[in-house]
Amino acid sequence: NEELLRLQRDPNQWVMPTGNYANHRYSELNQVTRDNVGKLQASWSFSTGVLRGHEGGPLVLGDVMYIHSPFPNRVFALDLKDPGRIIWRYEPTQDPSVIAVMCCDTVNRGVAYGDGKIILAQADAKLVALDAKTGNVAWSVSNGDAGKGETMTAAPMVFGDKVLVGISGGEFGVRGHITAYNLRDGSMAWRGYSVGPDNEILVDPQKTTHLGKPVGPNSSLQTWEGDQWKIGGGTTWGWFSYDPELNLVYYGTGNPGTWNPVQRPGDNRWSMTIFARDANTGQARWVYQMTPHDEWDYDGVNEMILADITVRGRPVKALVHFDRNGFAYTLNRENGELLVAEKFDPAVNWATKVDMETGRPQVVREFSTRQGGEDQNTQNICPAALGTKDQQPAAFSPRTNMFYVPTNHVCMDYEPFRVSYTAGQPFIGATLSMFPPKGSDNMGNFIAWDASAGKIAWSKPERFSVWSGALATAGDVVFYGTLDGYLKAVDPRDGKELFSYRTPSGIIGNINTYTHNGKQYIAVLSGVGGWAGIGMAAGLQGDTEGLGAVGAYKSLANYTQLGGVLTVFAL
Ligand code: PQQ
Repeated sequence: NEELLRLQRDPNQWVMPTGNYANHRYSELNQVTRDNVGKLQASWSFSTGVLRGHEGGPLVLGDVMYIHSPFPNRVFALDLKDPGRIIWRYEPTQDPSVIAVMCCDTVNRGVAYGDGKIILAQADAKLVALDAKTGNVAWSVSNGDAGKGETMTAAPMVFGDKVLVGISGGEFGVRGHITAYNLRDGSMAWRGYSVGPDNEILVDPQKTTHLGKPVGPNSSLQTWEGDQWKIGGGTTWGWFSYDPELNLVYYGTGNPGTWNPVQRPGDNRWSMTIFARDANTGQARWVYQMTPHDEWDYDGVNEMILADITVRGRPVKALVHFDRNGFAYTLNRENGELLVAEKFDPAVNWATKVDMETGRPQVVREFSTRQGGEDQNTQNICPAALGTKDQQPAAFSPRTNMFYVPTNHVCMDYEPFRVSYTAGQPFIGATLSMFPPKGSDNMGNFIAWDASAGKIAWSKPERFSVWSGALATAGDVVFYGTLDGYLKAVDPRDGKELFSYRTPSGIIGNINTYTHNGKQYIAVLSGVGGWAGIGMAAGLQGDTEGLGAVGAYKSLANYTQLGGVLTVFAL
């Protein structure tokens, strides 16, 4: 998409949720600097009128800002010339029963722009294209059946003449897939499943590789017992990236269903896997499974950051990925070669290391949740199911060659139990509780990561997990938000705090920046929720409710309250 390629190079606008195709979340704007960021002030704000968790952030195209909300998935086009004036609004009619089948709050990670349209992935799995000028529906298609627990939370990505979307529902036995629709009319171009027969996962036994070797026939089917793959998960609710030169799209797949590993023997390929697919056909070029036979719910969906960096003295077209399982991976994105895999939180204990030949994590027996069989509680596993990092996207600054990563610092007890599948009902099969690592009182860190060496450069503790997406800028400032509601700016050299401002609610949105009339603005969506904030968002009390997250984050209610507000800052 030539228009999007051109627009994303213009730092005055913010045209896709990830900042650019490479997922850098970096801006060339430099009016706000390390020296003056302390003088930022709130300039204007806008309420979405919705209470639950607000992820993602606004798009800015020329004089218009597009902002979305969680369920019921309102979309507003706002006039930047008269800040906050609503040019048009769209609110779909959706059956509220979908709320009950969304695992981790009713979040939505943003709308996409392309071909004069704003593309919205609704909770009820409907994909809608709105005319960017009027908000009128240009087309709409169904990407799944909410009655079976198929929902959508991920931001679509536009590339070429297509838009790519994923599907959620790993906790409901949904079989994951990604689908490219033609932007013009919403017709389907291709669909690739995560698990199942070769022709449905778009894998070529000879040409698709795993760590340099052909995957061979039935690479997924062989790793499941019977037809368990049909309810096998591997959903695709995270971020997408795209390399226009290689013409490959990259993303990761989620957990295998159920969370009870005893019930599904085998490696459960290709759940927990990084996919590189040909953008035109969907055919998989290479795959890499990070957590074979998952026993901890370490979904592999976190963003793939495409960065050209030097690894062991060699320049590489790298893909850098901070996985839920606590390892940060650097791969060659051309061929899927594994270059670096190191822990990005020293608390990670479920595996000692990743074997660089086989790519397999070396699991510590004590922390394997299947060792004791069903109904046995395995304790003090780090990280917790929500991972050392969840959906909150990191930023990459080409000025420092460093990655700035919002992280979780949380451990868990995990008890698997037998569960049977009923369409549209939870297919979870484990009871969890979560808590900070022994001896820590912080549940999060914001870190700088050197992806060449596989080392933490600096780490700044936070009381709660950092559930917001980061932003790095050419003004040598890095921004992130906290669950207790602060927008913070730090020095990329050492993490020193340069600015903080308490927004109306906890931040799980992603920071971005743009200019209007030549002036730089910083925008952030607050509105606590998401998995970490599910206790508040859904009004849950029991410690093991909200898939185990409620107990750990209980004290969040002493710091913040619900409510979706966009706050825009300027000097
Ligand atoms: N969503 C969040 C969030 O927005 O805070 C966190 C999570 C999800 C998870 O940790 C999940 O494992 C998860 N899993 C699925 C799935 O397996 O389909 C979907 C989602 C989602 O769509 O939000 C989450």
